[in-house]
Amino acid sequence: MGSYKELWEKLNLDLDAHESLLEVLGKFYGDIYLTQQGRLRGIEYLDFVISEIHGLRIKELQEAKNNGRKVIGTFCIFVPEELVLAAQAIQVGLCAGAETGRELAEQVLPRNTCALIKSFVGFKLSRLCPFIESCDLIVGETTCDGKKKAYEIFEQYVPLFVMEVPQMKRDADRELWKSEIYRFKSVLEDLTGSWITAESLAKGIKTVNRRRRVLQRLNELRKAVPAPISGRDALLVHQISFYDDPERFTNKISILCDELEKRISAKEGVVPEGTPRILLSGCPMAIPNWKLPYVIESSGAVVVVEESCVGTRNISHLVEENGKSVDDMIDNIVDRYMKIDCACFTPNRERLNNVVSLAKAYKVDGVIHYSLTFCQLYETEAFKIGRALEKEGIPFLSISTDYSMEDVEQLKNRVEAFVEMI
Ligand code: BJ8
Repeated sequence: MGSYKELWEKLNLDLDAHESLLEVLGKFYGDIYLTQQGRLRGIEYLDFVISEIHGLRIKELQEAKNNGRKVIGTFCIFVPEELVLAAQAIQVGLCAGAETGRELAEQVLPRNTCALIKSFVGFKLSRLCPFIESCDLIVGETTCDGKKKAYEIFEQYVPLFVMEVPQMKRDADRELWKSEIYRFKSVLEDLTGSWITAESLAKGIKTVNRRRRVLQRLNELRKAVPAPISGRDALLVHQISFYDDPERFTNKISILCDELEKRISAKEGVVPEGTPRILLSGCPMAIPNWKLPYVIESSGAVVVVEESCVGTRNISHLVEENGKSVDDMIDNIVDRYMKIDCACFTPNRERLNNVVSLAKAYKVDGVIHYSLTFCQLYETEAFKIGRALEKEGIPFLSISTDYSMEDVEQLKNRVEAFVEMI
């Protein structure tokens, strides 16, 4: 990575610890990603983005800030980026996918908190994330108790705004969510000094929809047999979508999809035909949480789709583009976000149906359900997902893990046994 020392110093990062973090990350990426065979040429873009993970994009954010734009950080796909863009701000999904800072996080949070929450608190307390330090506002949500209560602590360290996400999908819940979106709109307008107009909101909706469409296209192409791209690389595309510039990202991934189409027409795959195909379902996998996909793909299988917020849950639905006024458009945004089938909802029949239909559409040989340990929502819902798949005769394995590497061998044994059985 180029020299960004001055930039990191300005952001008050712990420079020594940060350097070690980048070293570890570089090695981890090299082992998990660069050892793969048959990668597409377009993947070079992803390698470049990762090699500059705390460099170029941070520099871009700082330049945008110098030009008066604000940066908004998020941890959940419920935060409507359409509004953020309409207020001339930039949204970045904050990663929260590494164990870094866990000890510090455990000084303020219970140990039995999921790794994702510990990660974002740990990154802040250990001064290791230039994205968090670049944010003018971080948006939290009340999706699960762990996050909800952690935000009460987190707000002592960062400028925070929390949106209330309903837990059911009745008319009254839709109204609640709509009022939260209007509240978010006012907060954004106050922060940025930019009025959200019909024109700016229509543009924001189009930009985010375009990015969703290119990711939908990528996922459609992954239905091909043999699998034309590894699960690891496809996951990386989804992960990078959360923080790269949306227009640039959409263009780059569109080129990658063109390349994939050629590979599919030539009947080429990244793995031989007959390689067991896996649907990975469950909690979001934020950068650099590549452990399970790596374990699966080094056990003789290939991940062909992720039923996750870093995957289909984030892209399945578009915002209707027929709104004329700001109010119409907000109604369309409300409708789109209320379709998200996060396990925070009860009942959550949609998710069971979605997992079964994805399993069929991607012709998978088995489903691996992944929950972060202590995530009550997904750990509990795994039971019903298993039942729904069992009824359809689709093999299912449920795994609960965190970001540590201690259980890799044990996971490998379980996954290998599963892959052999399917
Ligand atoms: S829409 S999945 S991104 S809430 S893993 S912190 S749920 S205890 S991340 Fe999520 Fe939004 Fe839902 Fe998606 Fe809590 Fe579970 Fe931890 Fe979680």
